Amino acid sequence: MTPYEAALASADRLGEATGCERHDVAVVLGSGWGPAAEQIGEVVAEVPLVELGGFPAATVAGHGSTVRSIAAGDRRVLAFLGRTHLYEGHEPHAVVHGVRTAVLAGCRTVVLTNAAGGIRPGLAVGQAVLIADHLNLTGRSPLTGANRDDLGPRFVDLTQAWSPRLRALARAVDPSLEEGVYACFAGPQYETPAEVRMARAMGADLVGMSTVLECIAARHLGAEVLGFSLVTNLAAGLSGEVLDHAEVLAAGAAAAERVGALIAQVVARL
Ligand code: 8IG
Repeated sequence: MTPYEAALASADRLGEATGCERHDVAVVLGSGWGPAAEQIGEVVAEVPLVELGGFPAATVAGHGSTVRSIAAGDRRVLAFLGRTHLYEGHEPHAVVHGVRTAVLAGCRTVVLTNAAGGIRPGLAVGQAVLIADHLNLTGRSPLTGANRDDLGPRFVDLTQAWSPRLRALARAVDPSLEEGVYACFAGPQYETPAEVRMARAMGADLVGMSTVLECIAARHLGAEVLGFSLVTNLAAGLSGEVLDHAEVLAAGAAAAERVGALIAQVVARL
């Protein structure tokens, strides 16, 4: 089975498991974003990802392994609680399997969230930042290998990878939202201070280990993508403190609810 066939099969199973053949919006909730799910709408079904096929078991603390089908007004939202990362040893096709499944299940809008290190001066821990563009520093792509020309093009244009229309919608809900460029490293180690300076020189405002391959896969299938980074630490060498995963999760939990409500308002205005 190719990754595209696997995602089509998972989309079918998702329809059966949720009793809903088509969903409209996918939301991927990263590290510490669990509380945001409660804000989106009425939970209609919750399905363990392993039941859908194609998903590896989650390994990192703070990452769940279910997808919720949520009724939000007249929209049906798929909220993934947890995601798959390259640093767990998975291939790009596994990292983007959830997003592909969601888009093939009907989602024309994909909202990606993550926790990130802040690089740009002025960004504060606990601040949510709209992703305006990205740097793929992983050296990997989810589009390598045989393409399904009926599903998406061989060569994908990423000029508007992060939808200007959706960003404008988000800023209409919260005019105080700042935008930034998200740089994705493969991890799992955090950067050295020299690598953070390199990313800054390349134009990065935020640094993390997720989201970018999912954006590429969603754009390939023609979905519109919106993204939020929650700054949960300042990148290495910027605060004079060492980075600690527990601290990262605590900071994320505090702000997740606020940003969850913001996502709900954006979904209502799509
Ligand atoms: I949260 O400082 C979080 N994720 N690469 N660097 C990278 N990923 C992160 C960081 C960070 N903080």
